Amino acid sequence: MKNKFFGLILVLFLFFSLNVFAVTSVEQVNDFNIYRAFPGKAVFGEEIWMLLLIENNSSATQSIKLTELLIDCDFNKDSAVSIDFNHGTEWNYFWDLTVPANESVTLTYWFKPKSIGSFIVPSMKTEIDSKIIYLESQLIEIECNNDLKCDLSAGENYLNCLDCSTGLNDGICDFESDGKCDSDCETGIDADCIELNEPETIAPQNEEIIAVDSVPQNNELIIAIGLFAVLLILIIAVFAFKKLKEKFK
Ligand SMILES: [Ca+2]
Ligand SMILES: [Ca+2]
Ligand SMILES: [Ca+2]
Repeated sequence: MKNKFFGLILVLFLFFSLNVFAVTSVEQVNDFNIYRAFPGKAVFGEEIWMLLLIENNSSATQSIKLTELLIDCDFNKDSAVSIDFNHGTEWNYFWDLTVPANESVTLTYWFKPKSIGSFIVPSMKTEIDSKIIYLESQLIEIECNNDLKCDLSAGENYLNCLDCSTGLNDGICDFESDGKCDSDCETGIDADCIELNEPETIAPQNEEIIAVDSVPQNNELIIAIGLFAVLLILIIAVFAFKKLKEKFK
């Protein structure tokens, strides 16, 4: 439990020290002001730390329950609670707080998004005297981790990460002339894919082979006809010679 002045100083310190993209939101729920401070950007794989400041502006001690849903991220399971439903298990961070009059409470927690891109920090559920109010959801941009490894399962691709080369099955058609057929491209977009299909379009070469094969067949026919003609001439000559020989006997 911290006093109000210390809590505000801590929020301002976090705002200026996290990085230039730090974001702070504040919402009023009954007599409470709820501050949320977090980085607007983070690198994939690193823990994102959130800071909450719950400020009781009334002159009486008040209680409030807070629930932060944990979706599509890794988190500290020792600090989280789970609820089993028919469709699966839901995890969240839960706090049941009692805040003295004109004082504040600060909380910190972390999570790690499972992919790069825009990560939505879900609406935080607040509960005061059985009255439920949801705070606004927040966006954090998760950027590629430049570790010289293209992590496709984390959503890194040719466009968003220098680790990723062209021609990968990364959901992006880069159609670069790199000798690799990008399977993300539609037919005819990546020239490398067209070249790979060339063996199907070389019919003219086959026709030439067929033409070359047909030449010996024609020659054999001509030779056969020639031999037949020579044989016929010999038969006629023999027959004529016999006739002449009988005539001069
Ligand atoms: Ca990487
Ligand atoms: Ca690709
Ligand atoms: Ca290519």
